[in-house]
Amino acid sequence: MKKLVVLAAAALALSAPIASYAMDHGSMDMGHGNMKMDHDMGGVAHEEVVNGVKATFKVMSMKEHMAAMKMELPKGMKETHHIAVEFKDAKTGKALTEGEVKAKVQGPDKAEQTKDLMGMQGHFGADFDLSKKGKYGVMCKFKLKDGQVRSSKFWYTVK
Ligand SMILES: [Cu+2]
Repeated sequence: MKKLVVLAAAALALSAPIASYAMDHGSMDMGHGNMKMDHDMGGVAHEEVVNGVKATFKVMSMKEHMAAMKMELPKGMKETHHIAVEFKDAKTGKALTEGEVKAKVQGPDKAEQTKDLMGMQGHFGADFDLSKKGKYGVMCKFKLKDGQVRSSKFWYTVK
């Protein structure tokens, strides 16, 4: 009988992390649903048409981003800003949501961060550490459904 109780406790301990993991995923999806609204509110940092594709970049603080997603800012997170980009066919205005997107950010101290921007609802985004004041160079390379590699660059100033 004692053995059975121990076993049951062990099984419970094992299943707990899995359950919370699944829950995290659920709330993450919810977050994505809210993100479009959030990004529409954020200021446009750069907009450019590259070979028929209109790229719209938005930069917002993680604080703004998490608040809009109704999530708490995780403690000890070194990323301070969220960079998002939306692609549209320049002729038709149709959203282009499939592809591979990479961004390289060079800080005022010349330190570089390179990340893949994750596809979310209608846009691509990733978090970066823009904690130093000054000018950041953002270079973005993207390969959308047509297979063509395009790129766009802009400066973002942290005051
Ligand atoms: Cu996003």
